[in-house]
Amino acid sequence: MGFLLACILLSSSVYAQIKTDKFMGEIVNYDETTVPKYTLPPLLKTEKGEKVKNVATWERKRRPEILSLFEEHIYGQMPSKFDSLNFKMTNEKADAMDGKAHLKEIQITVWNKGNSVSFPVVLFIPNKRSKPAPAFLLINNRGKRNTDATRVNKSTFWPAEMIIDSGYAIAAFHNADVAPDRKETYQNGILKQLFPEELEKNNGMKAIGSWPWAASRVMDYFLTDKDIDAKRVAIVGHSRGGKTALWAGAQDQRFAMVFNSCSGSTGAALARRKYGETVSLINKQFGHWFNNNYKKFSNNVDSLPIDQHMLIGLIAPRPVYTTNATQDRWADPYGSFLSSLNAKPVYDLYHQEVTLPKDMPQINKPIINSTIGYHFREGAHDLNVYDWNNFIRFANFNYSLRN
Ligand code: GTR
Repeated sequence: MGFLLACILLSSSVYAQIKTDKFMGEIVNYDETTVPKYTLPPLLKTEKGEKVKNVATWERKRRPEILSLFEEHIYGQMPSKFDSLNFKMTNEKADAMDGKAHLKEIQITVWNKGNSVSFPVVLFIPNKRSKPAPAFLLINNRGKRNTDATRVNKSTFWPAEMIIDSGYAIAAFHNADVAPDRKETYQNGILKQLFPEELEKNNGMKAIGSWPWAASRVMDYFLTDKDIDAKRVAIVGHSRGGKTALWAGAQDQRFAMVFNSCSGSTGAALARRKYGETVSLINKQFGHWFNNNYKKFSNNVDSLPIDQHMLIGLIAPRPVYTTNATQDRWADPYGSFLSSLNAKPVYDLYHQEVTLPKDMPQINKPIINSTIGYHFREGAHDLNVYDWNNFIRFANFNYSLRN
């Protein structure tokens, strides 16, 4: 046991010292001193050069500009229309989790131009409550066992019992049910069935356009469920799911809060820092996540008219929380923190209090009492009980301010 611990400690300290690595024929930088000098694109200046000094100019001019830049260059356009949708309760148990939760399994079916796609959602609602429950919705990008409705399998990735005990409802859908997470097959879901025209366009959405689209359909469902407080639904995702949660929150302002865990490149991390996973590497390895246009920036990141702080800015004034882990330098923790900090000017327009420090917070010292929250956890690339516990604290804090 002692030997094992020593090995782990040794390997993590060796790991922390590695300054460069090689992956897919590219040098991966892990050295803060060789991060290039960069200038972030202006958050609060319109394309015509007008300074954004108030919420009205932000909402009418700059916000729509930034949103369409992200659609055009990275995530793709998300179709806003379809013919119809339907919710079917496939299973219900009022005394799940030894009586403390009401389980609902819902099948969402969406039709467009004669074709349809269905996907399941699992939802537990606390029984101990006096009003509709606020909810967390996880985009599950791991195995379905993690979000097991029977609770035979329990997982720290989705600690449903713990969330129920804290008074929140907890829901999940599986990303691959709407767009498989493989470059060969990602089309075999909503893209081929409902929106085939997206596959023809250079700015058409791919997998990380499709998954938030599904999150919005779950939001459509929440609006019909009187047990859920649809004004208090937080979207949660880890890693590729974290990128998805940010884009879902940016697009769909019905999500009251956004939690992204280790979202890294093209999630919370600033692209221009070229630290850990770069735009070039993510396009090489996961070309099926982002639109075709994004590939043009693989070796030309500085010409992108946006960077990821602007994605967080799109979520304002709603609370957003980002996490990183010490062993996950691939996701550029400092670049993710900087992105959060650089989104603050938009929150300032709304007079939202952001209490992030000027420099990287210490390990395991979460910033909770703030509209933009952040923590840098000890450990590996993961979403775990420590993270969820802080999500609950952050949600409690921010909802209490909005009472
Ligand atoms: C990695 C990828 C990251 C992150 C991660 C995950 O391999 O490079 O961008 O998304 O996968 O989703 O677990």
